[in-house]
Amino acid sequence: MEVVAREWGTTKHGEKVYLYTMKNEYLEVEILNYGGVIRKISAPDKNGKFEDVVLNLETIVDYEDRSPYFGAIVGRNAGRIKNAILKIDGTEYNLKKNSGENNIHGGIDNFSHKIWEISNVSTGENPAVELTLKSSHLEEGYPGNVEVKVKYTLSKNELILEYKGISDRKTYLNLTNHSYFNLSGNFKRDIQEEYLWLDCKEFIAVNEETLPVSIVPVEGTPFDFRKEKKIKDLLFSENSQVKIVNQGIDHPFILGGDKDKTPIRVEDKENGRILEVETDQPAVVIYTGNYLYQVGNLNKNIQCKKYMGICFETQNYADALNFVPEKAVITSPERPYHQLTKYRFLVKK
Ligand code: G6D
Repeated sequence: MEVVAREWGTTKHGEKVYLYTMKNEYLEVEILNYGGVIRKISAPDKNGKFEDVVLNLETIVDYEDRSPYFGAIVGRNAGRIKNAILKIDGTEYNLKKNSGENNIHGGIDNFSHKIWEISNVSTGENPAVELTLKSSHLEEGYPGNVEVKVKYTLSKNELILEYKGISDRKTYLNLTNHSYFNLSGNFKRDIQEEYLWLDCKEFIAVNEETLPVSIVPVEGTPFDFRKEKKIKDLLFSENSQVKIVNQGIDHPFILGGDKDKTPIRVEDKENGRILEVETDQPAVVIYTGNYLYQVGNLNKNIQCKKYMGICFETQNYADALNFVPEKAVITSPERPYHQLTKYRFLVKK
């Protein structure tokens, strides 16, 4: 299989944006060097019809101006850090505040808006695009001169995401991909009718700033997806945790961290598309697009509405150093950062 590269646009800072396309008989995937964005995933339905299954925008200006992290690599830290303070070995690092008093998704000038170097492209049975980004010590307030590599590999019906990070001193890296999945195909419906199944016994309750406050059993709550059910069965619940995030999910769920076990499955029973997500990470923030009505038009001039996509942001525990320091994974010269996550697309005839 080949990887086709083409010039796609120019950022406001005059940087060239390139689009890399990987395609096989199962999937077609487009990757941008801007933000390491997964710009498109086309997957077949039960009739073999290929359609977009991730939300995307038409031009680079759209991504610069109004993307809620569509398909982007999020870093240095996925999610929020309380009071924008990172404390490592007794030293407090003051991060940029870009979510009230807190830091979200790595700050203002974060990884999702940078031009990544295309450091390697491989063709053949499993084509791959590897991107590299360097981040200087105290960029957005984070310690360490860091180099991050993200490799997207297309292997049959799987898109494999492998993240590696090295640092010249102790720091905190917690990366993810912020794709919004919608299995209806070309965004013809929102996600309300899709069936979600989660092998998760616990989720993390949040406060009004969407900061983690406690680990809660899903038992007896709308967040229990251990038996598959429609996503909409949660969305209109009176449950306080559904309400506090604008009627939906915007919560971390606790996973087993077994990269060969499937804890997440979404199914569109009308067209037969199924997405399975596997990861070696201990948690996943699931977000049901509760604020997507703010985006405007998607690609193909389709209006983006609330609940138009669902994110599975695989990652470490939310705000780990403040919330559960014993579970935080510190990156150091001796201990590089690593994550392996797979998106698998199936079809039920
Ligand atoms: C909202 O709280 C959510 C975040 O989790 C999400 O990443 C962002 O929208 C795009 O702030």
